[in-house]
Amino acid sequence: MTAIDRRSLLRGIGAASVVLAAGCSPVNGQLLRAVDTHPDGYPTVEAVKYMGQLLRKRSGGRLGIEHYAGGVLGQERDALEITIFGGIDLNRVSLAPLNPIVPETVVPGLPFLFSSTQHMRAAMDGEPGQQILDALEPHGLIGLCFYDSGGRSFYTTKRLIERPEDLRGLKIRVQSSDLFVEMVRALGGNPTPMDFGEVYQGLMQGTVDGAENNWPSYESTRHFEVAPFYSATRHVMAPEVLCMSAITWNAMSADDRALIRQCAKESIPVMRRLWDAKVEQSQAAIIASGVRIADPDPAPFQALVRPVWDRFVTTPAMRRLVADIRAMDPAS
Ligand code: GTR
Repeated sequence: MTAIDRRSLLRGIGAASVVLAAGCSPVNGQLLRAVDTHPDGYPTVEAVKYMGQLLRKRSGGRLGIEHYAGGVLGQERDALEITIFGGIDLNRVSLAPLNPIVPETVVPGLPFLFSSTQHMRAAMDGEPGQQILDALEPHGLIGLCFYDSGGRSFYTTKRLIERPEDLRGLKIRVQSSDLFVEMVRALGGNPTPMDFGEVYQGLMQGTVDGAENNWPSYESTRHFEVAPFYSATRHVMAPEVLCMSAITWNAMSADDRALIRQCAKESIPVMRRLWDAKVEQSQAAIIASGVRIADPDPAPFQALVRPVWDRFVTTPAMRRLVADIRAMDPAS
């Protein structure tokens, strides 16, 4: 175990023991502890709360969800470890922090894999999505459902990114995933992995010159205040995932597990409605704030990131997944 592994393990165990002391046992107390890096009101948070209401109603008050929003139990990577150790029951997380743990989660993050939101939703609702959810299980997590995350696009403190050349010399914050590191490198930028919660300060202090995210995250983090140049490259449309600790899951009855799966499934249309409204509202707020916006031609970006696919799609199972997803594109 490296020093970094040991440190984050200790941080994870520390935070987990706080959680365990604060709540009651998920097995007997029926309150499932859920985390999200986003604050209350964000579509992913509200969708999981809705799932909690369903759970409560259908279990006659026996099961419920206690939500810890806003990353209070740690940044995504740490919270994921705590979930695997059973200190957190439900975790709504981006796919990127899962990339180093579950290779299949890399596939939806391949740049320009999805042609539209419709394409992403069809693939994740279908067999490819199920395969990715199932792939989490050997790693101590139960994949329950996917939520939308829109299109990730570049924004900077310096200038609009209208062509890949505009990224040259810029330090771009990326999530902790080699896929994102290589993607930004292929486009000519300097990738800088950093936790989500540190990006605002990073942009402000110039540790990074830019980052990439969807409209709602760009707005809710207020990154637009410090990096007011947004270029809608929509280079990654990977969804979010709601997963559960296998430790908690294995301690539950088959009926309760089925109920949890069902309630998670029913939270998807709620999340999508909230998401679509949030994208519109965020975009309007950002435009009104005076941020400069570009809608660049994706072709030169696509050409440069294609070799990244070959580097990361390494097994026959991953190649099949890519082919199946591409075959589901309603535009083709
Ligand atoms: C957001 C995502 C978060 C987090 C963040 C990031 O779009 O919803 O879970 O992963 O991006 O860039 O770290």
